[in-house]
Amino acid sequence: MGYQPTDADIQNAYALAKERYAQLHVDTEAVLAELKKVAISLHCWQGDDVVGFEDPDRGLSGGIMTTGNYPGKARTAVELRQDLDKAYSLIPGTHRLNLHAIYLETDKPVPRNEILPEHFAGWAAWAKEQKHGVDFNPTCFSHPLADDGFTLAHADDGIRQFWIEHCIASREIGAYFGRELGTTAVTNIWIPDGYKDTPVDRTSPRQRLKESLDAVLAKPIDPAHNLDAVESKLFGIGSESYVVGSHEFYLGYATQKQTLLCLDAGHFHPTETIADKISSALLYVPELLLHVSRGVRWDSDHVVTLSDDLQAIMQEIVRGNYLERVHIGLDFFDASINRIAAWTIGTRNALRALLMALLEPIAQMRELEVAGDYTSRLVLLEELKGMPFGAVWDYYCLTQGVPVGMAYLDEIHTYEKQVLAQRR
Ligand code: RNT
Ligand code: ZN
Repeated sequence: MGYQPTDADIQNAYALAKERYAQLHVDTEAVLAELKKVAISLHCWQGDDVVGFEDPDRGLSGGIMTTGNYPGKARTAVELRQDLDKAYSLIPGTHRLNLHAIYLETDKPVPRNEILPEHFAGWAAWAKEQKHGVDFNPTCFSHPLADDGFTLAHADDGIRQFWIEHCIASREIGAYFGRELGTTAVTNIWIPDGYKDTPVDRTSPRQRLKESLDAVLAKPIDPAHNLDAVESKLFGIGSESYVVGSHEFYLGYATQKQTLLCLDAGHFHPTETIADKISSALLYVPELLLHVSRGVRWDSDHVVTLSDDLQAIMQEIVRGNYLERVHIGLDFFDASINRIAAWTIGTRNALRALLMALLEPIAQMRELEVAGDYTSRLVLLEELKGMPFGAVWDYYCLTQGVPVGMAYLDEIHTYEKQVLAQRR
């Protein structure tokens, strides 16, 4: 597709870029070694519009929605893994997989409160072979017992108990992946519970959610195998007026229980970004999980682009020296474009933004700030936007053996013709 640089072009451009960064006392080789260590958790649900394999005829519910009908979506675990393999092959580095409970593999229906590690053995074997760590999520939506919009905060004891059991089973599956793969899983709880219109009792559902979470998390699990995260949201489709698991609810809960807090970039007011929350939350919770996403008006889940918001998130992680305490996951779903391209675009952008952040002369920036020289701080921040980070990124892709620039689209087009077009 279009002009493609030769390997020599890429190497020459990198050599010049390396010099430019060296003048700022930034060692690009050290930066690339650091970037290589970061595993992003790719969300399995971009591959099939959050349908899963439990009951493919059931629609998505829970205040989230996919739009579009791009042909060729994965219908089985085998197809989904094949598509994921393709996406990973276009992304530099070794990355994780974020799996939802509805992606189990079984011949006969298994109630969600009875899911077991064995239903995920196929995923574990694949992950081991491909060297992916796995993260996990209970699926508290798209289910008859979630149809009235409540799960862990449900007023009915029996229904609430069902979802408690599902979340307990999910933590065990997270721990199974952690044990099997030798890398800690993060199991993230997100529930859709809320009201479309103004409630009169905002308290009782929150009390019930707190009790349910206490029951879910009652059993200690070796943190080497599984870590628990809780994800807040401001509103969803059909829960515009009240969401039980709000930011204040979970910030308080995670602080008290010392669980991880999950910040989804699309779950706040439209002009509110998560970048500024990281340094505050990390004073009170041990670690964070991020759902890197892109909110557009009322939708929280557009494909991640190289936006100012994304750059601000990565800058905060790097400037605050938080890479060890922040788990970076993705969360978007777009069914209107090639789904493998969506994964690739979003993940490559997350990595590009991270690279840009790692290339900053942080010591120098801090010095200016401490000296109160805000004029120079602003000049430097603006000049950094013109630095040749693109040349460093291209070189990284080249050395990692993945396509440089738009070349990955050629591979996606070929895959579309050879594989996706055969699915009907
Ligand atoms: C929904 C939350 C949640 C989901 C996934 C599928 O608003 O962001 O993380 O997107 O669990
Ligand atoms: Zn999310």
